[in-house]
Amino acid sequence: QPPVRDRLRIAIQKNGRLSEPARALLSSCGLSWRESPDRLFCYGETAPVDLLLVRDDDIPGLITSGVCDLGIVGRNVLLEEVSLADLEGQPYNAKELRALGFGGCRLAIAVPQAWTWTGIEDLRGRRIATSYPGILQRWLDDAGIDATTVQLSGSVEIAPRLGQADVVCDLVSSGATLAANQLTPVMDLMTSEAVLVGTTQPLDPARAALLDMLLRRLDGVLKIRD
Ligand code: PRT
Ligand code: ZN
Repeated sequence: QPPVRDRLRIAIQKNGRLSEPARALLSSCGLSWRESPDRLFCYGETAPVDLLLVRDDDIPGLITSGVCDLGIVGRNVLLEEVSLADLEGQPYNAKELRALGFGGCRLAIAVPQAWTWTGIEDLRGRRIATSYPGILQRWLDDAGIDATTVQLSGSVEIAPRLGQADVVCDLVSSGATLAANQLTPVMDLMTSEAVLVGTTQPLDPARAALLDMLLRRLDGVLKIRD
């Protein structure tokens, strides 16, 4: 049982693509913070809403464990955790509350430019390099395709050139990285953007009221941005 807190705690990325826009969005909701010297924790000044600055991969777990109430993370990162839980037959107690309109990208299958792509059946028996084994496995299962997943934590797009895999399943935004590696995207598994993640468990009344306040302000800001 997590200790009772009367302040809301939001996990955001410390250094990365989503750090700046996530903070800017929360600032535009009227929040401001005093930073700790180690830049890991930001204490809310205008409202009892604190920030924890972490690796994006740690954000879903911080919410499911109750350490944080909310997080801002790519939908791809959340869906990977949901998919892994699902493959294990386990429920998952965090969910997307709002799409935030930045950090847009897609998770796509990309094949060597020399291939003639005819469809998903072409993946049968192939080795697919990815950092998203859960999303990929569920997608392959849905399509009834047997393939081998090669799990890599980075530099997925060079795997085919190294002979580690035949194709990749990776995030794409401009497509320049794929092109530089003589790969071409052929199918999307999902489209992603930054999302606000929250627990599916009920919050105590103090934090529930803070969450309501934050969502109201956020919806106002997102509406203007639209
Ligand atoms: O250190 P930490 O673990 O917190 O950060 P990270 O390195 O895991 O994440 P980061 O900051 O790179 O990305 C955070 C989130 O931004 C991702 O989870 C996505 O939701 C989102 N995002 C948006 C992207 C991209 N666009 C993107 N282009 N994440 C990664 N990329 C990669 C892509 O895979 C490719 O290799 O950037 C490269 C360049 O992309 P192109 O297509 O523009 O060439
Ligand atoms: Zn990460």
